[in-house]
Amino acid sequence: MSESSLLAARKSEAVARGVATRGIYAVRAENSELWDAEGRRYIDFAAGIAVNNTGHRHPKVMAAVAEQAQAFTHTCFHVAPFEGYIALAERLNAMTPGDFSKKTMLVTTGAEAVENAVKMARAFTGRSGIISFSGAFHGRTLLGMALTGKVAPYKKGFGAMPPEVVHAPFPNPLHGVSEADAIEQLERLFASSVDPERVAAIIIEPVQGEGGFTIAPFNFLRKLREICDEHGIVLIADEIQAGMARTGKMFGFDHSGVAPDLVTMAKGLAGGFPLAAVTGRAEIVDAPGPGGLGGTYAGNPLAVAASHAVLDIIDEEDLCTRADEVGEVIRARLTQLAARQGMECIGDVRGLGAMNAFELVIDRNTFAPDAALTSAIVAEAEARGLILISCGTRYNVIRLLPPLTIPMDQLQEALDIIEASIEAAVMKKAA
Ligand code: PLZ
Repeated sequence: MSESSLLAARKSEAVARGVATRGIYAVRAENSELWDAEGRRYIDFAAGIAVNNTGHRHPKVMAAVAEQAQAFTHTCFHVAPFEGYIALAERLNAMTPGDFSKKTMLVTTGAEAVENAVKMARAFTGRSGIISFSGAFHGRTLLGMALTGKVAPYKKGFGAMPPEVVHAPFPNPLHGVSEADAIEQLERLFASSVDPERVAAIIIEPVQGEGGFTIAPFNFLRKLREICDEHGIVLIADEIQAGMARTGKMFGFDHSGVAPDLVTMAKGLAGGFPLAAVTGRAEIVDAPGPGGLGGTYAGNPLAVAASHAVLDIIDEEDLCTRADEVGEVIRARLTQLAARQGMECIGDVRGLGAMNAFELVIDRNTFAPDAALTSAIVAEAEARGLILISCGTRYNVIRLLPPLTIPMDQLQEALDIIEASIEAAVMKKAA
């Protein structure tokens, strides 16, 4: 029996089955490569789901964490605060969109950042309603899954959802919802389901992640800003997957010029260490009283040190420009591939910066999803040494999330594997 199958057997005995996994058991990883328990080498196009934007084990991140570990690893910020947390808050206040006074709180996971952003919006407005979008993903906590716009597997069997969470359709012309439709539906919701005067916040991902790498039209974000201003609603940008240079700008919202009131960050924020943040208008962040926010591990010193290194790297290595370069290479190759005869299964190629995806369809007229082909391509790529992950409410999108630090030769190698994997999967389907 191989080491990986032994681990798989132990896993299924010992680990909750709800925690679904792939069969690649990691042993070691370096920048954009990962080695499994069999010693097999993979190019990592998942980057821990958009976490390792600066690659696995970036030397500067490792050095910062090692240095912090010599001083202290945990104090609990409520008990003994430390400079690194304060300095990181200062940096995030300055970096996030919007030319107004801002404040920050640090937490550990993306879901926690979302929960805290909503707490702030509720405390500030004195209202309780929240609007999120179909296809959204905002986490797996009770409120996070309520905000998430997809039932199976995220909400199935988990009982009553928290009240006053309403979903509006996310604009997606490919699937029949134009930008104008989405605005109209939102206005209709205000007439039929929820009084806008009761809505504390609207939360939106600038590019939906789990939902299928669907880009919110920049004009739609501007319109949301207007609607929020009109009704006194807090606009929350969930930048957990799209943020930290991934889309070619520090934040996805930067493309639209819209300043949200609150920004949630996690994933790429600390290069593989658990850290998340909420940054936004000082008066909103300060709405909850002393003791109203926090957590034992919130703002862990090792993760904070890692995050300072990550922000330095993004700047020093100009990873926003690099994200655009990587993205252009990916989109050029995929667009070329999609134009080839026999590749009609590629229904769409899209992306912003290095947040790219292609959608697999039965045919290009109906855009009917091909989920089986999608998983076949992921499996073919894995057999050829490339880690791909899928997404999409209809399970038919393959998202490409290489570290922004990936060497060009590895990027080309990965694109060759993608091409070969699609060809193989299409051929097997036809057979
Ligand atoms: N908001 C936009 O993408 C996490 C989920 C993996 P946590 N996405 C990966 C899985 O299957 O659970 C995510 C996100 C956006 C919030 C979250 C939640 O962040 O750190 O996983 O809690």
